[in-house]
Amino acid sequence: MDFKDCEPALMEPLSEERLPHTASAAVKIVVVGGFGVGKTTLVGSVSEIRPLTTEETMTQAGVGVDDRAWVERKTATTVAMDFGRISISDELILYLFGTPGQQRFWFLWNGLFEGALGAVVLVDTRRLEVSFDVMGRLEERGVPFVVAVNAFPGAPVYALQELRTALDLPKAVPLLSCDARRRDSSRDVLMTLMHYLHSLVVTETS
Ligand SMILES: Nc1nc2c(ncn2[C@@H]2O[C@H](COP(=O)(O)OP(=O)(O)OP(=O)(O)O)[C@@H](O)[C@H]2O)c(=O)[nH]1
Ligand SMILES: [Mg+2]
Repeated sequence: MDFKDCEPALMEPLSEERLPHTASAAVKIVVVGGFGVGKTTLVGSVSEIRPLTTEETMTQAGVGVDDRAWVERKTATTVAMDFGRISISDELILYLFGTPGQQRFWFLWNGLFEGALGAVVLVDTRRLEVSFDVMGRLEERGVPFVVAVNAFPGAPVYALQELRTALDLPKAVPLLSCDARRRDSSRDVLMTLMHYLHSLVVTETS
């Protein structure tokens, strides 16, 4: 079989995959949080390329292992990672990596965190405790992060100051609400992270 004819078709990137010629900086951002807090949803809503997801159908094997009490309508879960991309400006491109939320996949985080400049921690107010481990791991690795509270229907609504106290979050760490299903809201979260990362660099160098 002659493969020559199909090569150009395989090599040709989709128009959505092309980067502008002006792009000069690419930054890796990880999106983390407990099981079912909306990581795949956030990466998907904000990505300008068709996001890569590694979702698998949840089966009976997960019963009693995964805490499905709060996400009973959830039928799929991320088993490796989500991947998306967003251009912040003509020069700056963010590559987004969503991690799996279930503890049995946490060993994958090591690779996913490699080279990450910052992180978004997604939080569900019905299950704040699942975020403690996540934030602890980011602190250990020295990865700066912002915390975004993803609003689910029926979830308790707390003042951000109350949540900051409950999460034992230093004043400097940005905390905001979001709706991961909405592109503008997810973009706001990423812009908040970028401003925060910028402020850290300015503080370090001044
Ligand atoms: N109401 C509401 N539902 C949301 C929001 N974000 C996500 N969801 C829903 O919550 C469910 C879980 O979202 P996912 O994006 O799969 O969560 P995840 O964190 O990637 O889950 P794992 O990969 O299994 O850890 C899905 O059914 C979403 O449609 C939100 O902001 N509001
Ligand atoms: Mg997911």
